[in-house]
Amino acid sequence: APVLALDIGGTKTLVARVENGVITHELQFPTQRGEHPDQWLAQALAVTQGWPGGWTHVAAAVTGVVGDDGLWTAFNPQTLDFPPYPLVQRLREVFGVPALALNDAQAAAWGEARCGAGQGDDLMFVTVSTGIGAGLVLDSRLRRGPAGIAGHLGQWRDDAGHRLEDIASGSALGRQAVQAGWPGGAPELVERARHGEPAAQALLQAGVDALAQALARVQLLLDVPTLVLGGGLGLAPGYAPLLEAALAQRLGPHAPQVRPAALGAHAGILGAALCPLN
Ligand code: BMX
Repeated sequence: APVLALDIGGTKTLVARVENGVITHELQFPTQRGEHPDQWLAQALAVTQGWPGGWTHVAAAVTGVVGDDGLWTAFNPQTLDFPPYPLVQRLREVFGVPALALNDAQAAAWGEARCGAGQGDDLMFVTVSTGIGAGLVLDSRLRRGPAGIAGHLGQWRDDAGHRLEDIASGSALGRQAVQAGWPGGAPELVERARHGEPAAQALLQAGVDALAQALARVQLLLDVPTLVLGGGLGLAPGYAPLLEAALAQRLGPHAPQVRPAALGAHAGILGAALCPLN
């Protein structure tokens, strides 16, 4: 029987019908910033009206923190701003079936571990997108944490008090690109860097270095051999090799192997769909 899966990110929302781990229907729309979560759920419900239903349950991967109690909160309102929201309860009410919800990067880690780029029992998934998020699968178990915050390394601050994701995420590099006079934002920055433009390479490298610094510390703490990379910037051509080099520089032979998300932009939605309903 099919699962209705949602992935609500800081930039876009993905809705899919997943049957036996396979996406049979899917639709994407921009996450309307400034709207209330009730409206995001209403829009998701509306786009699925024509789909064959009979849902066993609804599974949501979302940017932000989902605690054990099903309450959804934003860590960084710059990534997405909304009031604390009883997500699991509202999903149940809106879709009329049982519901589960978890953080998007945690969901993606589970998806990649179960049917993506995972190798063995341990894996770290890192998304470099609107924000920077991460998820950990350790000894074949997803680490969510009782408060739901496990993996939130985008919230780490440097000595000047800047959050990692405000410096190194896709949207952060996009802002820096616009300031540098490249209106195409992060995609234009990546393109210019690939063509060897020194100013673009320097901006991109600074973001990569900030992330590698954080990831090197995680590696020394947890010793995770596989790092799966996702997100709009994380999956951009040329980004993974830069991160791999920056990690090798810091960790030598102990650097994790960097792989692009095998499930691509579907990692979160499939991971959520594959999560057991309690
Ligand atoms: C932020 C945080 C994380 C999320 C990450 C990536 C919020 C709203 N989100 O660090 O929970 O996993 O961004 O999110 O505080 P994305 O929207 O970039 O996919």
